[in-house]
Amino acid sequence: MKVAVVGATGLVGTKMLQVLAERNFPVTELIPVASERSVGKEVTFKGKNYKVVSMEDGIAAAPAVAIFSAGGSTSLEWAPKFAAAGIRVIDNSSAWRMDPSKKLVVPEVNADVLTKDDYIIANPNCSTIQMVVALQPLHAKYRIKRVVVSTYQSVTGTGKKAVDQLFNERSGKEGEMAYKYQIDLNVIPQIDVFMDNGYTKEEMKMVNETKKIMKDDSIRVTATTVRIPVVGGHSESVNVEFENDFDLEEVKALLAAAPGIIVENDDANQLYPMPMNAHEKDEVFVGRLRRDETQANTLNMWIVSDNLRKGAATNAVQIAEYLQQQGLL
Ligand code: A2P
Ligand code: 11C
Repeated sequence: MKVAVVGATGLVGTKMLQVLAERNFPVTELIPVASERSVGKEVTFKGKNYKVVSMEDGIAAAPAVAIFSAGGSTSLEWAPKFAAAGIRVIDNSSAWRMDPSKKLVVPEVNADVLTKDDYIIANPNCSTIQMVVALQPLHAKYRIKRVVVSTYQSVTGTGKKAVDQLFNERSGKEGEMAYKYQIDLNVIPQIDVFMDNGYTKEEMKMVNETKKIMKDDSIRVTATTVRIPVVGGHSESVNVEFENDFDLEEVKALLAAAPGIIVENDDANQLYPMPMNAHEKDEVFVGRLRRDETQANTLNMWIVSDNLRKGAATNAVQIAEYLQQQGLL
């Protein structure tokens, strides 16, 4: 199958190439696409070099699927052109996520919403993906009423410039700033821009995307999203209030049996998820499971995942795998 990766020179695009290769997605021809600046440059896929082409040439190559991670405005302009040419687009930007006519998909949670008519499919925000993977099996059993989440997010979520800022600061080098403030030895309680209600865009993505993916507008979510000087993945402290009471051992069993989740919850051995261990893994890691003793039917949990993998590239490739299994590619 011909597969285009749009944004193939970026941090997420590079990870997409890696994940497509690792998961042995049946790529017969890779079409790496990026901006005019990169046309003619080479990217490596499964040991072979491929030349980057322009958007127009990407469409002309007629791939069955194009996985986009080239930013929202590129996607707004180009995804409809790919779709009009009969190419299925899986888009990692925020451009289409809340469009009622587009599906927002985490395969473990809601792959069933996809139909043959979906030509632009949205990949959710990284911090939302890892949270809904862990919430879904619990929602199915106990019904979630309210979620209070605080995040500890990797600089890789911002892109290469932010990773460079962190390591430049660490080694005392001058360089471009991705953030307004120093990130090394610091914590920045702002991800993305502020909205009129005092929340940031990242926080409102977690609120709105969660309801759409979990198909339940009654779930109340409130979020504080925070950048920390870490590279391996995003961590989240999540407090969940259910309609029904739960048994903690059953919670652990439900999570352990759910697809895409690894439970790391062993206090005696100080075992809990950490971004250092989640790095380069495709799963969502869950631990620190304990009852909130201040309120009925309420659980505290800690959720960690590699934001460039399950939070972006892996989720997008899993959507492509699902489409292929359904005979839609
Ligand atoms: P390029 O490397 O040519 O700028 P990141 O999120 O790491 O910044 O990467 C963004 C990706 O999106 C890169 O591959 C970048 O290509 C690509 N990109 C950015 N703007 C455009 C555009 N207008 N058309 C096509 N690709 C774009
Ligand atoms: C971050 N979550 O960590 C952001 C990056 O909507 O896909 C991804 C933004 C998005 O900074």
